[in-house]
Amino acid sequence: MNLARLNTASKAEFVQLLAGTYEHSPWVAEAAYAASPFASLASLKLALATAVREAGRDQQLALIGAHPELAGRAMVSQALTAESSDEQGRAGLNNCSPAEFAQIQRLNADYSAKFGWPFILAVRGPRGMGLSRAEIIATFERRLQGHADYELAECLRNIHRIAEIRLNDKFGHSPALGNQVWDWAEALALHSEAAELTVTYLSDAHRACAAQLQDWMKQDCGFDEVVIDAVGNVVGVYRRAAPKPKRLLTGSHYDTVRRAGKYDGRLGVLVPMLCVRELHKAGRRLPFDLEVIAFAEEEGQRYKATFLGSSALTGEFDPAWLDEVDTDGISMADAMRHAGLPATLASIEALQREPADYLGFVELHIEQGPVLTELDLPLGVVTSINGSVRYLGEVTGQAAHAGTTPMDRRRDAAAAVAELILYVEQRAGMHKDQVVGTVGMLDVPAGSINVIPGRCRFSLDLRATTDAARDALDADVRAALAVICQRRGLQWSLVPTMKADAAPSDAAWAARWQTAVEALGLPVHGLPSGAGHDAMMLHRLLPQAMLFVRGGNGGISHNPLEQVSNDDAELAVRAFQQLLEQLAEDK
Ligand code: HGY
Ligand code: MN
Ligand code: MN
Repeated sequence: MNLARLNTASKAEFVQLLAGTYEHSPWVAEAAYAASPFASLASLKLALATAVREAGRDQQLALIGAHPELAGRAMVSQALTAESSDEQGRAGLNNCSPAEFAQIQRLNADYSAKFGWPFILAVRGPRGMGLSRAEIIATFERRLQGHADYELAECLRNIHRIAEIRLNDKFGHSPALGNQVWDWAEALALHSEAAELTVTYLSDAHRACAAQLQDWMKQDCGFDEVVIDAVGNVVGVYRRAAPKPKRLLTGSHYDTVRRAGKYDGRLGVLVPMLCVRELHKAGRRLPFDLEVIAFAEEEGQRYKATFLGSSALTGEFDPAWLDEVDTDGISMADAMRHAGLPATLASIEALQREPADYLGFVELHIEQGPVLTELDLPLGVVTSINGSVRYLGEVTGQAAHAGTTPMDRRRDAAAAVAELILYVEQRAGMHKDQVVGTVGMLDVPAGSINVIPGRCRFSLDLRATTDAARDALDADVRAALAVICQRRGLQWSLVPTMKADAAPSDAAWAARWQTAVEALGLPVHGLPSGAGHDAMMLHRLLPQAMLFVRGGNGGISHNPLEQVSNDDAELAVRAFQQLLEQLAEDK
């Protein structure tokens, strides 16, 4: 099967050629035929998903209902379609232990009793190799707790993933480049300082990641030079033939939050690395240097020093950061020395880049949100990155006996912070599509169950699409904290730990991403970034624009459920290659 044949087929042939793609539901292909001819396999997949989206709820429910239960009656009675039988077989669902089989039957019954349709999961998974029974059961149990509207959408997204894999099989298409990116991300995630992926600045796991990236860049990808710089950035350069040309700068971060996903930051390092590998394998050179940086620190987890890796490039590394200490009392300078870094200001200031040496900065990143996945779009072009401000705060009252202290004589620090949290939620909710506010850390130091909290520490993360909206939110939250504490007779402190202005994408670079996405046969969707990125630091030095990649599991991020499929990783590589080719032709 190939696109030429499909694009010249009659409607009946088209439907026949796609038979089995959507389980017992030829109407999907019939509806998608109107969008023929298709520029790419990706555009065919999108047209089929769009046909389902436009079909309305009754047909969507019928489509879901046309699918068999996992390890259900159809499998037991061997009434599965060939495709479903292959898929459930690869996942070992025909080989359950009695306990697993009983558990899945219970889950099937509970799920359909709660939602009224069967649980749908693409059991060949994001890599196409097949999920384990344990992964399937864990996903089943997690999604059973979900909301009906989310579950209906998630079942349809899984049906599109099932169809995608079945189409790949029909076309003999293997997303080999996407598989490589996916496998690298898996291998990199083996380095962690906790059971669930955690890689904070200059920890042993962090250093192992740097060494791994350096090794891949040198040994597998053919970079001409690869260094780990004075702040721990891994910097790879793939040179053009002639000396001193302008460079294209790209990259993202390899540190993570606690209990992180495998793709936040890393995807934006591994994709351009693979582009260099493909250039090197083909013996090709671009008419400009390509500099790929794995930034050492973007998340601000170990030290109050966010965007540290990219700040070194823009000359905004704050010398005071060297004296910051982590929760174990280790200073950043000591952590640097332990990691074999010079830990001198001079060596860090030497990292500052000269803008005239660069064409610009591009960053590829997972969206970390629900927009692309809810539109069934693999890629999106960032229009602007939201501005943000962060604080670490503490409210101080008086610890006292929980049993003998009357409610009207308390100076309860935690109750004050709780009031502030509800204020942040209400205030940010007033302009929900523009601002967000989060208290992500909350702690009563040395608290006891029978003691009124005398101290309460907390964090504030305030963001908005514009700096003016961010600053208004910031002022209102700080004013509310003062009012709450004064009324309750408490002290308070707020230490700012980060402030980053909104970073609108450079029009020319955003246009290059748009052209790259169109070249893949996909529509261009522009969206703002609610997450902060290294690009907002490089924005101060160079013209920048970002490309977003769809996240699975509803787009969740900063969570082990963060997910990217091998097919979407493939499209990310193809889009990056398109951008490089455009730039090569511009030169
Ligand atoms: O928090 C952020 O927006 C980014 O993931 N550091
Ligand atoms: Mn992040
Ligand atoms: Mn990130």
